[in-house]
Amino acid sequence: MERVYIGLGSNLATPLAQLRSALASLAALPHSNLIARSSFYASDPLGPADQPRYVNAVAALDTALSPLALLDRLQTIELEQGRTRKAERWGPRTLDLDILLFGNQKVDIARLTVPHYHMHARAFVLYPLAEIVPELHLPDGRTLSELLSACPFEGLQRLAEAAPE
Ligand code: A4P
Ligand code: MG
Repeated sequence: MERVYIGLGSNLATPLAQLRSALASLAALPHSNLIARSSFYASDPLGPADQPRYVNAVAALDTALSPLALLDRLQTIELEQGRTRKAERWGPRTLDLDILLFGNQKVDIARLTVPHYHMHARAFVLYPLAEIVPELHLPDGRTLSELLSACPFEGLQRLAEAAPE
């Protein structure tokens, strides 16, 4: 089993419901256990500004799936939740599931780059991740605290949750 961290994001079709549904699908993945999830956070879109605000979260999963098998599963969940891929980069989406970290592995192939290439400087990734695993070290030796100290919380809004699940 490897400990994997997955970034979840949505800014269409009731983002919070999209993330909850995706978490249920992650919990049902074969050869895997969902270990934890962060709070939900709202933020302004990074990239084109003419799109709704995002809701993001991070989940921790233990899995015996290979990195590519996991990517296939995540893309299936995205499609099940109505994701369409458009030409516009960083455009709006019902659901985005990114593999942030896959144990200590580095993967660099056409379909998959791990650690995720944008995770190091994104508040909506780093702060939820820190909720789950504050003492995290990245495969390159950097600590999550180091990355956080260079990445202001500003603009991120932690969402209160109505009731425990
Ligand atoms: N791919 C490569 N590495 C990975 C990985 N580690 N995890 C490939 C998942 N997929 C990976 O992804 C394009 C291709 O990346 C996939 O087919 C896969 O083979 P995509 O989801 O179709 O495209 P994308 O997400 O639009 O592109 P990209 O560059 O991954 O965008 P990001 O980095 O995901 O950013 N603003 C806020 N506030 N919150 C957000 O969540 N997200 C984005 C998208 C932009 N702005 C945002 C947010
Ligand atoms: Mg993506």
